Amino acid sequence: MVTVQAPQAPAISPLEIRERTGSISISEIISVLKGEITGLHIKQAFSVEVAEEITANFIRNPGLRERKDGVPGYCIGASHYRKDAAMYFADSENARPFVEALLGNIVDPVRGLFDALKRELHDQGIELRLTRSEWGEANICRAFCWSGTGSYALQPHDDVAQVLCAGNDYELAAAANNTVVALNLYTSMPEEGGDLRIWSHKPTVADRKSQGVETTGYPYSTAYLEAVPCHDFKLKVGDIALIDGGFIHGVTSQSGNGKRRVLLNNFLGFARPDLVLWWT
Ligand SMILES: O=C(O)CCC(=O)C(=O)O
Ligand SMILES: [Fe+2]
Repeated sequence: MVTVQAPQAPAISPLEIRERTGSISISEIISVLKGEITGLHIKQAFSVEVAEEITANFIRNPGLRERKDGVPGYCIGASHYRKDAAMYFADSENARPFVEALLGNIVDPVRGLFDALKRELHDQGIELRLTRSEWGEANICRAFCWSGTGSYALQPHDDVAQVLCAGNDYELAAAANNTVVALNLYTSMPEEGGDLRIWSHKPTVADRKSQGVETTGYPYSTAYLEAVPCHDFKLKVGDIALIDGGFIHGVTSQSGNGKRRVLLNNFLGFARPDLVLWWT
C-alpha cells in the first residue's frame, strides 16, 4: 500500500533582528557569524557620495553582464552558484579587473569592513581571508541588479544549499555547517519596494528535497511560505544588511522613480574555529 504523506508545514525559527542608524560595529558582525543575530540592518552606514560613485562604476563597467544561470539579474563579478571550483575560480580571476573598476580608488565600505574585521578576528586568534584554491582566489565582492518580474525582483531562496553542494574541491564547503552570512551594501535603491524580506524558516536538507530545490536553494514557492511570518528590511542608499543566509529571503518587486536597485554582496562564515572564509 502506498501512503501519501501530507506535506510538512515549514518549521518556524525565530528571527533575531537588529535595526539602527550609524556605523556598523565589528562585534555585531561577529554576532551574526555566531548565529546570535539573524538580521542586522545598519541605516546610513556609508555615505551617499560613495554609493553614487560605485553605482556609476557599475553602470559604465565593461564587465556588466546578464546572469545566465536561471536567476534573473545583471552582475559584475563571479558567483559560485551551480559552478564547480575550477570554473568559479577561473571566473573570479577573469572578473577581478571589473570588480576593481567597480570599487575604483575610493575608500570603499567593503574593503574597509573586510580589513576591520580581519584585524579584530586576528586579535581573537582567528584568521579571515578570501577563499582560494589551486585555480585562484575569490574577489572581495560582486554587484547585482535584480530583474525578476512579478512579486519578487529576486525570488525567495536560501544561500546555504549552494554551499552544501559546492563539492570537496571548495574549502568553503566546511562553512555550510556553520552560519553562512550574506553581507549586502546598497548603493542605489528605487523609491518604492526592493525590500529584503526574510522569513522565519531555516530549511533543512529534507525541506529542500520536498520543494525540489535540494542543490540550488532557489526558488521557494509562495505557497510554501504562506503561513510563515516574515520581516521586511526597508532599505535606503548607504544601508548595510547582514543576514543569516540559511533563512529563506528574497527581494520584493520595485516601483517608483525607475531608479535601479544596486548592491554589493558577498558571503562569509566560519570554516574552522580559527578560520573565517569570505567568498562570492
Ligand atoms: O538583493 C538583496 O537584498 C539580497 C541578495 C541575495 O539574497 C543574494 O544575492 O543571495
Ligand atoms: Fe541570498
